[in-house]
Amino acid sequence: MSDPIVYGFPRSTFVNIVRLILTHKDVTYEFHDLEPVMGKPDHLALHPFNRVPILRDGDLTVYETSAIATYVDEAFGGASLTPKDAKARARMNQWISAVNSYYYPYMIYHVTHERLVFPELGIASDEKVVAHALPKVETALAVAERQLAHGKEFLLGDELSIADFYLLPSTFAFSLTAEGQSIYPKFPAFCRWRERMDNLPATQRFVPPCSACR
Ligand SMILES: N[C@@H](CCC(=O)N[C@@H](CS)C(=O)NCC(=O)O)C(=O)O
Repeated sequence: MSDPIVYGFPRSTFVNIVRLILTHKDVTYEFHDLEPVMGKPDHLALHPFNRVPILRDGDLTVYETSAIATYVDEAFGGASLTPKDAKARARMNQWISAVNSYYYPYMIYHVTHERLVFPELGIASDEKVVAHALPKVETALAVAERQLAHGKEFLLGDELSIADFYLLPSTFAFSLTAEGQSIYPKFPAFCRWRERMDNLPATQRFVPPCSACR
């Protein structure tokens, strides 16, 4: 069977969750850049909600990062990123949902886009959007800090899971903002987790197509 295909654009946080998990699982995949056709019929045929990523594997075409991540973990060999224990799985899914609902929206959609993406396009940052998001980011980081305190290596404790790869790309993109650089040192256990994640073989092997991609 041919290699799976990830459709997306290189700087996408959600796309990079999928690419990190595929790399961790040692799955060879093709990457198709949709940037030139975003919102056009070719893209909408793959993702009717006009987003990325999309995964194609044989006769399966699937969108929504959590669906792709859990499919990849189940369908391909290699070290599992899903705990066998139902309670630990509930925690993992709680993290996935928290990234979708709180970490990504406030860190990326409200701050990184305003500070880095819009200025690149000649659009001024909306200070009100940033000011509204920053306390929410601090709350989110305090939650991660509490979870990772007391020497816990990963979000679920000792076990690396989809939750860790789900959170990592948002924290990388936010680290590129001045706000990220000033807020992160307040959360030392979280910073140690980022360092640990950055040193994993999968993260080291994952070569983003540009420096701002994960
Ligand atoms: N619920 C979607 C969200 C995906 C998403 O928001 N992707 C962003 C890139 S990181 C996107 O497609 N943005 C394009 C846009 O908003 O026009 C998922 O989990 O995959």
